[in-house]
Amino acid sequence: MTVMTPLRDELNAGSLAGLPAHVQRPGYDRSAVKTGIVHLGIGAFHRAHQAAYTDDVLASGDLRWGIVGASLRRGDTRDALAPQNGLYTVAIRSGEGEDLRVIGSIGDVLVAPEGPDRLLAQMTAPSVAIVSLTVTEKGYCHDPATGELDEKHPDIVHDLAHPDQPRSAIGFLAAAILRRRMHGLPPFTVLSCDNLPSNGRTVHRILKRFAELVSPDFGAYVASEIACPDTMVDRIVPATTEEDRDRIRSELGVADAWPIMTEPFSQWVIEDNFPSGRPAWEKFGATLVEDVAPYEAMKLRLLNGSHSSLAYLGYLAGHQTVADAIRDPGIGAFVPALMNDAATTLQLPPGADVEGYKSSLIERFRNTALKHRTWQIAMDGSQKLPQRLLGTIRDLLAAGRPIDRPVLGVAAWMRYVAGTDEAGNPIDLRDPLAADLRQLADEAGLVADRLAPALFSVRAIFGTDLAEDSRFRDAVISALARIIEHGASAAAASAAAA
Ligand code: CS2
Repeated sequence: MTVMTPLRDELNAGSLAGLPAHVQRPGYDRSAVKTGIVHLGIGAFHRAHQAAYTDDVLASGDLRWGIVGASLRRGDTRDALAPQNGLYTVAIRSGEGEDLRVIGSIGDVLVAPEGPDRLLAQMTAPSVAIVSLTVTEKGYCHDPATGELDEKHPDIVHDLAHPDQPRSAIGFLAAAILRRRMHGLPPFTVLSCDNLPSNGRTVHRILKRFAELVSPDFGAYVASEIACPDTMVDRIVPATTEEDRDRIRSELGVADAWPIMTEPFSQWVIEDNFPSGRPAWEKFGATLVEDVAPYEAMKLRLLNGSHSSLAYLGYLAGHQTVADAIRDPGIGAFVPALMNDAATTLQLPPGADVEGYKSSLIERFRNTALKHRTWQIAMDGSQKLPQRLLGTIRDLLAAGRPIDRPVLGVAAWMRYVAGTDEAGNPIDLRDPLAADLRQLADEAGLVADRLAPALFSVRAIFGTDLAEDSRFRDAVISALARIIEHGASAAAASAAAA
């Protein structure tokens, strides 16, 4: 028997006014909001971050910047949000408790594979000035080691052959840019909000190459007319659990199919390059700058480099969450030491307090209210290692400094790829290169001087320089041998003390 949930039992436009008083909610007239932004990859991170800043802009009375979201793969976000009129809760969690805020900046959610034309029509709407993206590292269809378009990527091959039925974010951007140009509309700004180095420059380079493959003239148009500002985005957003859904339901008094869990901290640094206009995000905490690079390197190398190391070391040692992993004595001693080494490679942003930044990261990792799974962060290592750890290693090598600590993170990833944790439990490896990695690891076995060289051969991760550098190779092999022999926690403790 199917029981229809009565309307008043879910979060939606009708139930908004009846929410408990402590729940913050959109006070503006949502029916008057225009669509100024199309967002590709409407996952939890976007909903906790850019959508929240944009909700503040709308609440200030500038109603030009409503968001239409798109999922490029699955329909689950649309299925959750459509019955809720796009509304959802952001739960801001810390040791002090939980603050709830309902966000209203997202209108429609489209599912690209169900109707590429609808999404292209939306991206071609005259009111749209920005197309933003959180499609994760692998969504750029590029070679992570070089940052260039992967011209052999199946989605890219498909999108070049079928330009009106794209699958990839790059294909959608290109098709929509072409259509706007044909209709004489000003181009939109492409705003990458993914954890890639120089994310704006990277998406510009990839998009330009794709456009060149369509025609030299289109390549030249993208090169000169499409602005792709760099951004640094930061907010920790663990995946929502059933327990979270139940708790939010009882706090709201109505069900929210997909509430978002996050931390109090939020940071957004944006290169101020929006020829077609932008929301005044700076009034609500974003920092608009000329050069994002130093902010981004500091965040990728200190936060994300530590995060990935915590994820692999922690997972192997049996820790489910970051908060547990950072409390492991070996790993807990290792992470600040790793940050110290990584910090020596940075050109700091103006006025940066790097000591304060490092200790605030440790505090954030220790937030037990978050339940951020090490397994979640461990995903897609092939796409993450280059900018999180390998860039640091290259710079340390060039400066003649020790590389053992960031190398331990790389070795832990190799041990993780081998497929079982230290208790012998199988690991559910998620990575676009999973099949190749698994095969290489299986052939090599859990033997450091076989496993590490097998994985060095993956040029999309290590490039040729590191793969052939004996200082790097030797350091990884001995770190991996220590992890295999003594365990991740003990290996971390000795790397911290070295
Ligand atoms: C994490 C990031 O999943 C991961 O790889 O390292 O998502 C991290 O939580 C964010 O970059 C924080 O801003």
